[in-house]
Amino acid sequence: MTFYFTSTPERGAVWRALFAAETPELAFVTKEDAPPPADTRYLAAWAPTAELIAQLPALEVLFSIGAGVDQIDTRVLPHHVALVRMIEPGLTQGMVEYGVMATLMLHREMIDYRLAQRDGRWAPRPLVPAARRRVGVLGLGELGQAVLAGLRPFGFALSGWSRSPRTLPGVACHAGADALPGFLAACDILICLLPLTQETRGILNHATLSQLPRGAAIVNIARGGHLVAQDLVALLDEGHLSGAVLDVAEPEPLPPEHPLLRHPRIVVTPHIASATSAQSGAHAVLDNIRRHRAGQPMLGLVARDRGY
Ligand code: NDP
Ligand code: OXD
Repeated sequence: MTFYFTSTPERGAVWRALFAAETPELAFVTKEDAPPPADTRYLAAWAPTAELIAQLPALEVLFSIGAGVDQIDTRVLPHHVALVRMIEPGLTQGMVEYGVMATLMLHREMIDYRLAQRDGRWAPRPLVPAARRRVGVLGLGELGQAVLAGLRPFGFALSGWSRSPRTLPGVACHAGADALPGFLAACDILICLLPLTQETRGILNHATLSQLPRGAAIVNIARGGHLVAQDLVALLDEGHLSGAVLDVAEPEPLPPEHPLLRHPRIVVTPHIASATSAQSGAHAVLDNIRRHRAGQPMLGLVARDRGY
């Protein structure tokens, strides 16, 4: 029985050592070692090709290397194959750091201070207490909840939005499409941590972003496909929005002259908000393999019909 690994060689070296120590009976083969053996039961990949999947007649579980699974073409994945997204503490920690960093940057109006510095202006602005800054998170899953927990100690007024109702300490929770306008109307800083699905593609558009209060700012750390770029640029230019921090874009990489890269009120980073840790990512997959073999539910199993 084989575990076939198709991520980077550096990550592969760490996984190989951990798999050898914890599950020596499972052959660990990387794409650098050999083509996939016919007895491959488990595959770890970011975006496996149809050709690769077709070579795996015994495949039972596809482990996504990332938390997102939108990059995986599930049409080429047989229905009996389980798809599992990555849930591991290293990935979560990176997202908490970035979410808190971006929120503090917008809360303390660093975009305005950078523009003032660029223009040689010394221009202090009134200090807004955190309790008067309303921060809302779209998506209350693993990462949305963790970012909210990371923001709580600062005293922000926190809220969140998800598909099904949630109860989180210190967070005003909203659920479903009907609740979206009311949620948006009370967000000074909006953070997107939704999965990219048919329902959420383009959710950050002119109509929704216009429902944010004047002067609001956004953070997109989910997927570029959530944002309609020209709508963001228009709302920044009109002055309805004051800034944006974007870690993701469509396409990636953005071409050098793309308006998102060039806009003075947008901070762009190249999809580095977080990344799966080699060590704890391997442990998370090993734990799920144990669960799978014991007939227990795996953590992060994707409901393929809803896309996350
Ligand atoms: P989860 O699956 O744990 O959580 C998803 C959340 O979104 C859930 O609360 C879910 O609602 C909600 N949701 C999904 N669809 C809808 C909808 N149509 N309307 C309202 N709410 C919806 O995902 P994670 O927190 O683990 O990850 C979120 C995303 O972060 C990933 O999919 C990935 O795209 C992105 N990511 C980006 C990284 C980066 O470096 N930039 C790194 C890692 C992840 P409910 O609770 O009701 O199910
Ligand atoms: C992920 C990512 O989905 O890194 O994990 O974007």
